[in-house]
Amino acid sequence: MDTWYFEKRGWDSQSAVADGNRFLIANGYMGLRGTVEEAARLHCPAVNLAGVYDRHADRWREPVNAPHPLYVRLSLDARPLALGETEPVSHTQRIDYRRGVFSRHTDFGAAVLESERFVSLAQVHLLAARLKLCFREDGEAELRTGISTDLWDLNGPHLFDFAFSHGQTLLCTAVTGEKKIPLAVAQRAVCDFRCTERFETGEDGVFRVLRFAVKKGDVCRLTLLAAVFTGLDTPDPAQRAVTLCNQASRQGYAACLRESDEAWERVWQASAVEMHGDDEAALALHASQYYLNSIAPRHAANLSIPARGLSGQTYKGAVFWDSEIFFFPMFVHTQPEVARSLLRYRIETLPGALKKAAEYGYRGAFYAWESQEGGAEGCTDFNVVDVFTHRPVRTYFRDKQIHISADVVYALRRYYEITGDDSLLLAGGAEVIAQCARFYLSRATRHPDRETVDFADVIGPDEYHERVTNNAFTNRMAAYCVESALALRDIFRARPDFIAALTEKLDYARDWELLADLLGRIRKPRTRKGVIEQFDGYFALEDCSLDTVRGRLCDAREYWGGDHGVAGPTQIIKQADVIALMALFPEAFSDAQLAANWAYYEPRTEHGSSLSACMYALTACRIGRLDRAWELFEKTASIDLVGGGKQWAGEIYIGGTHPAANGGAWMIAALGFAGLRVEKGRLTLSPHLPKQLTRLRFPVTVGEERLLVTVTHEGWTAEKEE
Ligand code: IFM
Repeated sequence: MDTWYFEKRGWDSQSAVADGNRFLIANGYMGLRGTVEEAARLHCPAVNLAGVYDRHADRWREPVNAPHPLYVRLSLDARPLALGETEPVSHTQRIDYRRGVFSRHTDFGAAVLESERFVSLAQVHLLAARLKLCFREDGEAELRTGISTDLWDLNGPHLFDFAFSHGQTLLCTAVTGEKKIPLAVAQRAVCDFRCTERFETGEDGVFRVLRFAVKKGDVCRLTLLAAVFTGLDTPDPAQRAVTLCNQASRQGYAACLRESDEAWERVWQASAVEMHGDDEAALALHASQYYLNSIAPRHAANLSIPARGLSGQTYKGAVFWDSEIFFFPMFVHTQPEVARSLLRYRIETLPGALKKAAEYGYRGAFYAWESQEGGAEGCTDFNVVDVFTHRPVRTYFRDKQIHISADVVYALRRYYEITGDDSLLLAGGAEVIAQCARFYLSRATRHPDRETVDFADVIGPDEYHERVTNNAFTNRMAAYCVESALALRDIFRARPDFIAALTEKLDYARDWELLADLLGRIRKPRTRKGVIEQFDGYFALEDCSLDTVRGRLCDAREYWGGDHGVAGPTQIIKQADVIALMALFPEAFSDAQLAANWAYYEPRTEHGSSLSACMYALTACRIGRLDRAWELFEKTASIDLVGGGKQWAGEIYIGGTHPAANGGAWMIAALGFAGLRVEKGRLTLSPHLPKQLTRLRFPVTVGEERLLVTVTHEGWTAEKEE
């Protein structure tokens, strides 16, 4: 079995939206959803752009979808040969994960349409497609191809002032509504058959209509080359888009694809995990790695990755803790330059975090829960819509999920510990750590009659229980952040000038003392028989089963959390919380503690978020529960292949790809099954290989070297790659 591609046979309109995610092709700059060329808006086609945001009226701010330049619709004698309008004899869609290439084969009876397309990993503004039409009947064929502006938006429209031009190259320009960011899309078509050509422009875009007489047995080919630029890339997006289109057409489709293939090959040399023993699992892992690798911002030095990647506008295209806790590990161990970009995004958005803290009356840096450009908070006060009343529900993710600042610090410090490279700390990272620690200093609640301080009124990773006190995860992360700030003086003991400058710049002299005092006082979690209480009062909540809580739902789309949600009064949690803490600090807990907490919390966890299963799997590896680790790995790694995960939170659409689970799959394989740990350029492995596997092999970047790790049931090796 080839574990590098996925194929789906058959067509049904119902699964076109899920297929848009499954067959996504992307390159960090843009994501082209895996819908067919002729897809109508109903099937959610989109070219989702990274880092370009817009707000329409008072609706949610979200990333912009560009006009779709690979639109093609075929008809024969005025009969549409188009999915959604015509029932095909057969239809197959395929994605080649190794090359990031989408292809389809549709037999309409009268003609067979085959296509292949890619977004270039080598030239990130370039998209290209190649179509082959085999006719089985004589007739008058028509191909309508061009740049479609019939855009799918969750909270749009976002593009205005459309202007079109046509000739050898089609051009569509527009500006975003809020910030007036110009955007341009160009498309060039090359065909190998004689035809008449006319142009159409209208509300739905700019098109060329090719008409040609065909005979049974004729084969016709069409190549499309397209480019997308915005005003964030260049002062003249239109000119750049046209120039790139023309240059790509001179270069030719095959050469452009070869260049992209080579770029993908470099990515896989750095990161591909070979899993032997279970081909389905190996495929799921390759798929996961592809979905995450395809959205890495390799073209930029300071971008992060949205929680649903480039698969659409879900979660407002915002950056969550997913970046630091779930995406960062694969990148720091395989492609540290991408990890650096994620961290630089946080360093550069520190002003946004300082502003947010000040707005709430705190000092220091409180990062956005849903971070958009410049660190702007995208999370609204009403993030869920009630399915019964259709009214917005007040949620507190934005205000209370304060662990976000410590999550940023966690990745910054782990980057330093893993690579031994202090350049990011010197270039603003230390300031981020100091400002985040200062935030916890001002956020902590002191009681005149107690030694310890609390973090009251917070939300932990389990978002179903809102406004709790002393969430164990939050307290430990806050302590880690404070400890990291204090550790800076140690890390830079040979650079007293640097610490002195930082102290002066931030007016931090008194804060060093206050932090040292705070560290010893942060409330440690309560425990019962070795089980950490998730937050004060958690053990007193109703202890019932997941099925009982599920049985109380009146509507499948009902939101479980918040004031009136079914989970609130119970111990049922949405996702790993105490176990997430244990997965991040495994060395801080004994195997007995890990086992006791795992056994307690796992049956009480809904795994209602795609971030959950991998945390449980990592801990399961540590305690030798390899049976469960394997099941959780399969669940995590296959999520985007099977089209899993929740699609709705209340009435809000939350579908898309699941990069956190994709990163989680790599984490389970490398950090869990292989037991990989790299500290200051020293690699150790303590494997926990499940019985389903015979061998794991993967590259790891350690300092300047790339090592190829092989793990079997007999032992492991780590060899330097030539
Ligand atoms: O960051 C997560 C959060 O933990 C759970 N809801 C979805 C978010 C984005 O993935």
